[in-house]
Amino acid sequence: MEMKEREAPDAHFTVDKQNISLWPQEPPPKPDLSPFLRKPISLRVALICLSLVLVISIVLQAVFYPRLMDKILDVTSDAQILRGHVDNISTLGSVLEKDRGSVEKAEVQMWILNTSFSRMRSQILSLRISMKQASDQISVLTRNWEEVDSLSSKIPELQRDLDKSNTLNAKIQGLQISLENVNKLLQRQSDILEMMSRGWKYFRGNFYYFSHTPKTWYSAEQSCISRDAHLTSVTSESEQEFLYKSADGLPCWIGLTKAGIEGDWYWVDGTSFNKKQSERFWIPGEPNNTGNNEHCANIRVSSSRAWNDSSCDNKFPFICKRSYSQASP
Ligand SMILES: [Ca+2]
Repeated sequence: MEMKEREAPDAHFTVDKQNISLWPQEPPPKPDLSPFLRKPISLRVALICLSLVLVISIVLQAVFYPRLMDKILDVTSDAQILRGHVDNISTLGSVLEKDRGSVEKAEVQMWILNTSFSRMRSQILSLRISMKQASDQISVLTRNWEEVDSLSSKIPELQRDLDKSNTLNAKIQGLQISLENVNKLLQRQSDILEMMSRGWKYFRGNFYYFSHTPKTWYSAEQSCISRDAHLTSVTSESEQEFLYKSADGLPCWIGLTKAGIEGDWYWVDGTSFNKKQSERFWIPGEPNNTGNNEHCANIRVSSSRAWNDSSCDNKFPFICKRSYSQASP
C-alpha cells in the first residue's frame, strides 16, 4: 500500500481544523483517521464546497479567458507600438545628438546676429541723432535762405544806392585829387614865397639867386654851393631872356667853364652842354679866349646873344640856380 502511493502520487488535500492544503509533494503524515471517520458529513461538505469552487473557477476561467487573451494581445500590441515609439525616440535621440553641433553653431550665429543687431540698433540711433541735427541745420538754412531771399529783393535798390555811392565816390575822389592839387599848388606857392622872401627869383620850375657881390668864378661857385645851388646853366632862349633881363645890365658869372685850359665847355651843375645849340647865346666873336686865359663864361650884355668868355680870376656878380625839388627852405 505505501509503495503504491509513492509511485503514483495524486493530488491530496487535507482539512486540518480551518486550513486546506493542496500538495503533489510528499504527503503529510497521515493523521489519525479516527476523528475523520468520526466526522464523515463535514468531509463531504468540504468536498462539495471544494468541487463547487473548482467548478466556479473553471467557469470563470472559461468566461474571462478570451477577454484576458484579448487584453493580453492588446497589451502585446501596445508594447510593440511602445517599442516602436522607443525605437523612434532612440533614433530621434541620435538625430538630436547629431543636430546638437548644428544647434551650437546656430547659437553662435544667433549670438553674432544679436551682436550685429545691437550694432545696427546703435547705428540707427546715431543716424536718428544725425538726422535730427541735419533737420535742425536745414531749418536754420531755410531761415537763412528766407533772409537771403528777402535781401535779394532789396538788391536792385541796393544796386541803385551802390551806383549812387560809386558816383559820389568818384566825385569825392575827383575832389580829393583837386584838393591835393590845390594843396600842392598852395605848398608850391608857399615854397616860392618863402624862397622869394630870402631873395630868390622863381622861373619855370627853378629858383635863381642874383648876387651883386663881385667874386671870382670859383668863389662864386662856392657861394652858390653854400646856398645848396650851383652857378646857373642856360638851356633855352626863354631862360636866357629871363637871366639877362634880371641881371639888369650887370655882367654876371654863369656856370659855364672849361674842363682844363684847352678843354671842352661844360655846365658845372651837371647839365649836358649842347655846343651847337648854345652857339646862339654867345656874343658874336665870342668865345675868343683872349690871352689864352678865358676859361669861364658870363652874361655880359642885355641881349639874347649875351655870353662872353673871360678870365676865371676876374670878379663879377654871379647867378645861382636851384631846381624846385631842391627848394626846401
Ligand atoms: Ca672873350
